[in-house]
Amino acid sequence: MTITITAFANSPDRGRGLARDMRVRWALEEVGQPYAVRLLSFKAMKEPAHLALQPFGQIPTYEEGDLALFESGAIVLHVAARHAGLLPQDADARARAIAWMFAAVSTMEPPIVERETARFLEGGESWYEQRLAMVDARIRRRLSQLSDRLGDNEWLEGPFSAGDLQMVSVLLRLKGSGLLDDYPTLSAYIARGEARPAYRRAFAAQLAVFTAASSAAEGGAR
Ligand code: GTB
Repeated sequence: MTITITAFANSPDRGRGLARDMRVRWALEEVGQPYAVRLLSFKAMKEPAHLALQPFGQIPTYEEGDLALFESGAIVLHVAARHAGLLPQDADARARAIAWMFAAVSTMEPPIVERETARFLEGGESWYEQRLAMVDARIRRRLSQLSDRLGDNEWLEGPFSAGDLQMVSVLLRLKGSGLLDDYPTLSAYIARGEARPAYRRAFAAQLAVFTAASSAAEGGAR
């Protein structure tokens, strides 16, 4: 059955692989499942056809036969549960890998998103620098704890798992912030994730969408 996901027709991240379709693409590449992509404009994302799939009018979604899913974490978990390669066979190890998936999005990601929101929406406020320092302190605390736990291990729970896929995806949002500079263990962990052939294929695929959209826009402007 064909798998179809949705992604931005023109991603605001300019092809940096930070939109959440990247996590789904990466998971599908890891397990060797081909997929089609339906590209959506911001307008189309708020129309009834898409809202029926994603009640919040966001990407990504996932369709396979009669199954329609939203929430990138739920989609990655579904892919990992259905196909070998992203979760350990042993039930306890599997549960621990899933715990890391949740830790990525519910413990690590919230202050990182808060930082991005502050930069976009509050950058001009007189108290912005103080707020940024507070948010950065919260992020550093989490980075430090994660770095301590990872230690010399290659991945968080045995072999590479969906937990690492989610965690690396979340940490990548900090690239360019300078916050990772003090955590060489985590920088090396992220680099291992980015070096995976499946990651590279997924990254190239989403970048190709952005490149094509940019060329079309340039062509139209001529
Ligand atoms: N919890 C949901 C999930 O994980 O699936 C969150 C989905 C979500 O936030 N989708 C965003 C979206 O559709 C795109 S990924 N936004 C449009 C809208 O809400 O109208 C978030 C994102 C957007 C842009 C960047 N960027 O430019 O760097 C990074 C991440």
